[in-house]
Amino acid sequence: SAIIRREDYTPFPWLVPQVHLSFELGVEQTRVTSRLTVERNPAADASPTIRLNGDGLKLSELQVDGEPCSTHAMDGDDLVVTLPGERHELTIVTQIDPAANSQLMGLYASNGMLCTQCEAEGFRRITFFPDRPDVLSTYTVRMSGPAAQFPILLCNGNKADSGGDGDTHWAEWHDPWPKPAYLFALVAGDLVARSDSFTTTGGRTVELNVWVRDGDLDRTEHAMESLKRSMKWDEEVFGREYDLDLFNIVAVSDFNMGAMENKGLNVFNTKYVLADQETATDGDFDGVEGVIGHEYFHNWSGNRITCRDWFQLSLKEGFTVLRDQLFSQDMDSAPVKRIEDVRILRGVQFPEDSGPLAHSIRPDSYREISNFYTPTIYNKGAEVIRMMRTMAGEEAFRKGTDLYFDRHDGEAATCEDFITAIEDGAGLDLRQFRLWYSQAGTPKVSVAVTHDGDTAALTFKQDIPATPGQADKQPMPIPLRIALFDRESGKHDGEHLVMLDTAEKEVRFAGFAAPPVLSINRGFSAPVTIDRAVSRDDLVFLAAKDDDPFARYEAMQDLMVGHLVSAVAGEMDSAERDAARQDIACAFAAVLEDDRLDDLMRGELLMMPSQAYLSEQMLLAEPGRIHEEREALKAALGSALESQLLTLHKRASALPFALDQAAKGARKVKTVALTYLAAAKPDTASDLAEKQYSGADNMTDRQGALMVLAGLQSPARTGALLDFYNRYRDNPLVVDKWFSLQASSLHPQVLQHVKALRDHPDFTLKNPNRVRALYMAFAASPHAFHAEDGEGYRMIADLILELDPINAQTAARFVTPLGRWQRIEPARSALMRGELERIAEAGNLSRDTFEQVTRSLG
Ligand code: BAL
Ligand code: ZN
Repeated sequence: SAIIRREDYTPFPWLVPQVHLSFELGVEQTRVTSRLTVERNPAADASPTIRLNGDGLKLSELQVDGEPCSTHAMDGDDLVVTLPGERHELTIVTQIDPAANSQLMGLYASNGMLCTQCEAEGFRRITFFPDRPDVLSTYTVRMSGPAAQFPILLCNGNKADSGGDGDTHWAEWHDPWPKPAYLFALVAGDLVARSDSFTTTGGRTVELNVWVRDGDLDRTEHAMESLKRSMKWDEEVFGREYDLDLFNIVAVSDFNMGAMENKGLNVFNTKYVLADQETATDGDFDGVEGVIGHEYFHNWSGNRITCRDWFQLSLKEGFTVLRDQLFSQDMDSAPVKRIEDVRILRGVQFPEDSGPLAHSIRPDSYREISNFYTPTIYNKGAEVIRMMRTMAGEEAFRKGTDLYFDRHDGEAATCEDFITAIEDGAGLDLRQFRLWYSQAGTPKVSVAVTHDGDTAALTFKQDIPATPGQADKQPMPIPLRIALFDRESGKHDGEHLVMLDTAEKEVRFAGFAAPPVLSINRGFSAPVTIDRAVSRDDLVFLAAKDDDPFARYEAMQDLMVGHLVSAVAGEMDSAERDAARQDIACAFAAVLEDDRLDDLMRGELLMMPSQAYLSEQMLLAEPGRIHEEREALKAALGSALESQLLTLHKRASALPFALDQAAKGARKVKTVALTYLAAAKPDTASDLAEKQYSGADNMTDRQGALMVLAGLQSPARTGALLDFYNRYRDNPLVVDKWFSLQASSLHPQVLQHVKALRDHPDFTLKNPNRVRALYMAFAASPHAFHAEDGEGYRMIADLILELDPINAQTAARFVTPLGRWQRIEPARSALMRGELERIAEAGNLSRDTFEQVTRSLG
């Protein structure tokens, strides 16, 4: 398959102002008639032909200006038509089989309903079309089909007309906003809606619907409330109003992504719509709010202004992730949300940036664009724009985004357009900053503090590691929020923004009689790693006193990371190990006792660095040793703090269920306490968890308790797992949890459990949520996936080979864990590489999996 390069972009020679689609719907056979008006694009080089992309399509009919066409040819999957004039009308008929579409791209069947997913290149699986984001058209769509099977017919925009004759009915929809084909959507099925309305500041009344299957309606309240909050927030914070009279959300259980921002008709994975106290955790509730916000915000950052080509994907995704993060910060606890977002970035994006799949947020080439919906494009993309906001300040940044929306409304824009608008609107000089768009790799910032007389000097150094295809890097501007604490008073006299824009830099601060304690990268102002020579005492100081919540969290993390990294490396004798554990226990005790902290934040501060994050700190990770040391530290803390943790669990358990932050915080620390106790006192923890499980009146408590029990070799384990399954066997999202909890558990027999679950009647390779529930959880489990004999690696490779022909997009995502081989100790590394080679040699791979495996082999 061909490599597509950003530098090869040329505008499409034709404009397609109008698209008329007619669907005669059937689950096994749908006939699509497409009528396109095409005219020559004055801004492009003229071409005698028009190339209409197809993917696995068979052409049934083709007319040009009402006459059968004889001047066309197939070029691979594409249809190329010779067109002599300035303006033509093309009529194209295709027949498709939605039921056979297991890739879940294009038009497919899910539970008897029909729905679509067109981003990035799914529209070409429906009809022949210039399937690229810079071709914008106005769509009119007619759908007809059996009324009993598809009582509800939905499409983008507004419903223009509908009717029926007995068994068959039809609806016609019109979307007045020109859009690229990837934003097209239709849904046909037996659905019910929760309806509401929202009035915009401009006075437009918008009808809102959340469509689900009968029986799911009472789990849609949170989604609807989140939608209304998103609409209001975008008006207040970014000045963006909604632009249609109707906004529909549809929940679908078979879905490759989280959700999709189709104009006026968002299609969602059920996971990000359905939530109630009984079946969804607090984390699930937050997920729904965040994704509803994200898709809604795309209406401006993505739909009104779309991308010129897929290399610009971060233009809409990075910006929209930032917008959804800021939204959730405003709705919930801002500091905790920030910490969670950093944890995701460091747990997923940093490993990507240091591995074989590293790419810049505006990549230079790809084979399969689906492989570039990555944490780098999304999460690092958001961090890069967040840095602009930090440098500009909130007010000036808003001027920049206003200018961007004004200037490019209705266009297919580039990252460069965005940067220029922020420069002009916010008054920033981003010439050097543009490097963040072209250079991959996580910068490492080293910092040292020296003290002389009354002056503290900070020496900074930046280093950007080589990444595939990018050996040499130039220094980038790195905005670092810092504060210098006085050891005596425990205070600082204000924060500074240091712009580190050279390879090395010294910054001096006067007025320090004694060496201060440095708090750096406060709020995680830059997506970098910090290498600071800092004593454990200073970390204990910051963990107790830092007034920046992220920096305080970071001090706790560094305290644990520092200890675990040297313990794994065998650098500590037992006395040193005890001393380090004691310091960490002291810091934990301070957090447990600090009554100015709320429980949501307390829960964050007590969280251990993940196995993935710890592995990142080592040149060659030893998964077995990391797991051992991490569990041993957990047990040591559980022992040292047993009574405080029991008290905490008791106090938190006394609070009745509510959705406010205090009650959410209580639920969080309750399970955190259990995890430490489980490592130290399994019997005590098992009893407590069993009680928490059976007494739970909400999913957060029940899942937390079951998670702890699933990791223990306790008699209560089997009974609880059985009870959970029987209770929720009719709810696929909760059954997903049941699969995940077992696949990611600390139990020594996880491998056997996963094999058995693979044969469970509820397991299917056809449903991406179910596949991820079992295998993503497993691939993230340190001891089972990294089993010494390579069995875990083999299982993931087998899965990839089996899933690839069914759902290539989902299969390719499982290559990533094996792709870490270069950063793992030699014995496991060879086994991982061996599995990648076995996949590569299998032949007949999808473009998705082929690209990821080839890149991963390096
Ligand atoms: N555009 C794909 C799904 C999302 O990022 O919203
Ligand atoms: Zn998005």
